[in-house]
Amino acid sequence: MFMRIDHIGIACRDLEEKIELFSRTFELTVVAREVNEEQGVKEAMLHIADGEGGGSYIQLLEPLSDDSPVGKFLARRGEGVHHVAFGVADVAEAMSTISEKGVRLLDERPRHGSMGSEIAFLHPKDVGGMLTELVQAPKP
Ligand code: CMX
Ligand code: CO
Repeated sequence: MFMRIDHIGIACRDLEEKIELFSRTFELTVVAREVNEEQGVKEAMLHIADGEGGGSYIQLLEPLSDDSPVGKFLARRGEGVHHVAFGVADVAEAMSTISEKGVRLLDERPRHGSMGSEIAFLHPKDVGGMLTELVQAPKP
């Protein structure tokens, strides 16, 4: 079902500072910057590699408010890995296949993600404590 890891999401207090750190340390390039009001984040995607089905990235996330998912995470756990996102061919199909296994979906339907993708989240408590995102890349 999973083609690849699409991205790792990192919770940051200061997006600009972490863009500088990640691009300098790993020699990565920012390929997109977006504000996603629905997800409550200001974000940047740093490109790692291209593969079959799409690229892989580091997603740096700064919360738009303290009561957003990333804002709450920062208050509870501090900066660091927030979620892992798997690339799938069809997000709606992956959602139904996975929910049939008893894993709770956090989204009833796919939502808009980075760079024109369609995304959905799985409950971290049902995935060994890992907040999991499913990503369907836009058709080329
Ligand atoms: N990873 C692992 N566990 C997490 C977590 C995370 N990122 N965020 C919360 N949890 C855990 C908490 O530690 C808590 O566990 P305990 O009860 O054992 O302490 C439990 O989940 C519930 O936490 P909560 O604070 O009551 O719940 P929240 O209101 O913070 O909601 C979650 C948690 C996962 C449902 C919410 O963050 C969510 O809906 N996330 C999906 C959307 C999202 O994260 N968007 C931002 C990224 C956007 C993008 O990638 O494009
Ligand atoms: Co993400």
